Amino acid sequence: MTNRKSKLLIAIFVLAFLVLSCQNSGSGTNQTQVNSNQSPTVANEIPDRKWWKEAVVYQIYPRSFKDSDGDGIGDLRGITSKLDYIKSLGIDVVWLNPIFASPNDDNGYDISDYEAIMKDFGTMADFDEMLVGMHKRGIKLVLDLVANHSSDEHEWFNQSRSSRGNPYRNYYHWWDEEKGKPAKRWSFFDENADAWKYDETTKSYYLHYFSQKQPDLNWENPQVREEVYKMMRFWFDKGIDGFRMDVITFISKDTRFPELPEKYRGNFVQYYAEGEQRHEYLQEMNREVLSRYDIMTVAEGPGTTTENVLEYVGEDRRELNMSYHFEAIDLGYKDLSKKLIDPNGWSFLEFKKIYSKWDAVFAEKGWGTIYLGNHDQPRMVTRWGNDAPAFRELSSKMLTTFLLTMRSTPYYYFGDELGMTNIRFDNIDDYRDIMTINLHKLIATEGGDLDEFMESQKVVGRDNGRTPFQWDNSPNAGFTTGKPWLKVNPNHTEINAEAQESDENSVLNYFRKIVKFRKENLVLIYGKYTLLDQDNESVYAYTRELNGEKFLILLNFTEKEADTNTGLDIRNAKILLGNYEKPSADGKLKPYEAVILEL
Ligand code: TEU
Repeated sequence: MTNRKSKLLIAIFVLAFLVLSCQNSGSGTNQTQVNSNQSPTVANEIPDRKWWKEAVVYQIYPRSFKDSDGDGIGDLRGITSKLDYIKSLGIDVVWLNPIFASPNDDNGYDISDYEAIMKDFGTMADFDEMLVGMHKRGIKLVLDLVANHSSDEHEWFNQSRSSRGNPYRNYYHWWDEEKGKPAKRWSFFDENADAWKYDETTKSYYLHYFSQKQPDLNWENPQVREEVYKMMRFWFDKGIDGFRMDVITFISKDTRFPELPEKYRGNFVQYYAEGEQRHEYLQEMNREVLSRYDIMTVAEGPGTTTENVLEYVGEDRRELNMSYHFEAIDLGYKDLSKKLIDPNGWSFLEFKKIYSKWDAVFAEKGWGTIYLGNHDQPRMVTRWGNDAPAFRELSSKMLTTFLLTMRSTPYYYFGDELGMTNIRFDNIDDYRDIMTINLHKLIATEGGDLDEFMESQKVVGRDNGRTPFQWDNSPNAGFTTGKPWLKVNPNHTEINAEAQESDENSVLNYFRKIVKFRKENLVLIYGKYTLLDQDNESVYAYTRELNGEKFLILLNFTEKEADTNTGLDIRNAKILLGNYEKPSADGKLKPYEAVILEL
């Protein structure tokens, strides 16, 4: 063989090898490109690296991000117009709440056509343009899969309710009236808390765990599952990079609908999350769809516990990649089903214990998530920090430091990078959220304490996290030229992106800095987590360790100075980052101080 020929052959081999090693070999086994600004030795010694483990996810509530056409509702073109801003944050993945056709009983969580775009949000062409714009910038897109239920305006349900003999009858859960009243099922959003709704046409009840306009799909019917998989393939073939799966833990049901077994009385969420076939369906979904694409999946996991979460996300299970739990976010409730809260009714020691316990679950297998805010939660700084003027910025940065230094994929909610706060409506008419509106009706009917409910809503009402993004100090915060669908927080005159852009020490620029810092330090992603000084009532202290590197993170969760007692010698430690101009080097922390040290 001539020299030229052999060179050519080698080149072909190398090329073929590269092509093959870049191809997907299915979820759970693929090795796609991961960020590696780290030294190659460190990077090479980490087993099982995955892009979604190293990603920072930025969640956008599309209704409230940016309105491009003046109808007061955020839309896809609005998002596209802000892609450079999104890119500037340094995040890797955008998770969008549902953008599919919907009558908006629950802001898109009631889908009437899974393969069409909601009119308020634009068209499929707008979607395609947005996706191209994201991918061009290296941003991945995760959509919301809402398949436990559809809208009652979905064609399947129109058919299903039209007659008992309709071929779609079995797409939903029906209980014929001659069988008597069905056993009680509790609804999250119904004004009578009743998950069975009587339908005159066929003289039967249908099941709806959420609102009356969100009938539960019957996953026990294989045709339903095939429809869902087909729809998922449609979006994956369009190029999306994953799904966040709405209440996916609730999909399997005992269709005999017995009385709630004794052990679940008072905890119906747990019952809903323990349907017998749930893992069978998720494994089937993985086989049929997920394993065929290089994508990420995350379960919304109400009812998951540290004991059972690995059944969903353990690699050997071939189900999902990640799940998010409610154990910490639900601290402080006096009555969760009525959303009654005591804002100070949670213990900081418990908070630290919960996060430590969840970290331990994933020490060997699986992978965790972390979040302090989303579209179902109030603003992070109001709930977990302190939004008084003196502490708002500091505590926002401190909480951001927490989220970005734990060993789980952070899900960061849009607006938290500005330190946006709860709006605290006084009047029920200001709320748009079906959950708040219908709980108000329920409590009124039951003769409960409405004042207490309204006070609780100021703390935990979902609309607090849904007010429009604060771009600038103009009327409506630069969100829309029309009338916003939900009031803009009046504090946008001070808290807004434009003002923070030019301020080097803003919450926004701190977020950018720490996102970059996390991505440059694999120890923050993969390093072992150890809780220190666990009985400290003010400070969250932990180390992260990887291949000889050791970082110490100290977070003061109070408005008073606080001491730490980690037992570590930090005299020679190097200060890497902090939220004060002069970070403390001696373990004595200023109010809401966050500091990262290298030992
Ligand atoms: O949320 C499900 C939901 O209501 C959770 O809050 C959970 O069941 C409860 O907190 C358990 O403690 C999802 C979406 O995120 C939400 O926006 C939708 O309204 C809901 O599903 C219905 O689709």
